Amino acid sequence: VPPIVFYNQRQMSLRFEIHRTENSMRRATLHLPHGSVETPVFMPVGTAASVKAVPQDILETLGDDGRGAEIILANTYHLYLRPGHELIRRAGGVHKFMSWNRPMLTDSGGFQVFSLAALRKITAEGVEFRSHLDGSKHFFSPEHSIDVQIALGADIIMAFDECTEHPATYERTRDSMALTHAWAQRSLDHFHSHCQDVPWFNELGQRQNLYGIVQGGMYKDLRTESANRLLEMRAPNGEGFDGYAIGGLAVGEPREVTREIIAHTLELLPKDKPRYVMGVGYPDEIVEYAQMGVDQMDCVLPTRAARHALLFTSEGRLNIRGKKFSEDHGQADPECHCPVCRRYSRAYLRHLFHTGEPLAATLASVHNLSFYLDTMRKLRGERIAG
Ligand code: PRF
Ligand code: ZN
Repeated sequence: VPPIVFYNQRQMSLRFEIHRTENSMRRATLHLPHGSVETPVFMPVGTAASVKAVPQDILETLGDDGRGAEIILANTYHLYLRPGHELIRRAGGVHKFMSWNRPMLTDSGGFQVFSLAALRKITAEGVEFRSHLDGSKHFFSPEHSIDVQIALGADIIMAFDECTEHPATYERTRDSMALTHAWAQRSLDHFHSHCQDVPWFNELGQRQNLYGIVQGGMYKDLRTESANRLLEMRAPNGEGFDGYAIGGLAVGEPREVTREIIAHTLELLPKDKPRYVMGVGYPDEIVEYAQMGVDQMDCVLPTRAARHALLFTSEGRLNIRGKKFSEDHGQADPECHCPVCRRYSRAYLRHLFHTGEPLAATLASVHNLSFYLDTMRKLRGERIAG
């Protein structure tokens, strides 16, 4: 059976090659301007152009096959505030700025503004907010978010949306979703009238890719409406979104609800395009969602938990600060082949956390990210190379 291949356009800035579908899980390769990504994939979060505590050269070798992270995420909101998107544009884009030559995705700021910034004032035009850093006043509109994301130059960029808080009434969720739809159309229009402005992509005859974000909270009929609206959206040149994300989840709702909304929404999204669930989750959750047909996921959990001494292992979650590890000279996870487990003991990791050594965060993050990447690799049925 030949693979099902989706090309977004003549230039093939995004090619989604589905090798096979196992039950609902799709084993595919997502070809992007900076390289290819085996999916289902977990994308480590590098908020301010850094996956906290982990150098880029280590990111490139993570996991027990040594292939490393194939794609990472960065945030528009943070990079706009510091060091500023114009500075990054002058540096040649976020890839050059941080010396990461593999695929990247930027989130639009439409979630960080709502979760981090203070004194937000939302109008149809956009959102006025104060920086969480120094209280300075800023304004984000869909057009501005796309401009910033064009300056950053990631392979995949996101429409500007509003992530509805939880819980939210039906009326509140419906109005928030209507705003997200208007902003999605403006994101799409603005992107297609400016996507030729990125020198690196242009030289290759390519462009960035734009994903739309389905909202609609915990209401299935609103999710249906949101997916349908995004699917029919077109820029004046006839182009639609290159992929679709499911936003507004993992905001405090019970896990069964998350699962139900994902299952419901996946049914409505095209089978031949990548589908991305934003901001999930624990290891067993990302496995479950991948098995349901989700192709991309991201979460701060493996790195944030690592900085709090929480390790994900084949034996479950481990707080490595525990007294019982003080003379445990075994490896953090007996089944893990990551550089940390191969070299350091639980007792040593505990010691680093107790003394507040910065190395603690690095080693714990390297292991947790390796564990996440290995979990996905095993799910994809790949073998360890060499
Ligand atoms: N929208 C955007 N980014 C996000 C989300 C969203 O709804 C979520 C939902 N938890 C995480 N990151 N733009
Ligand atoms: Zn390990």
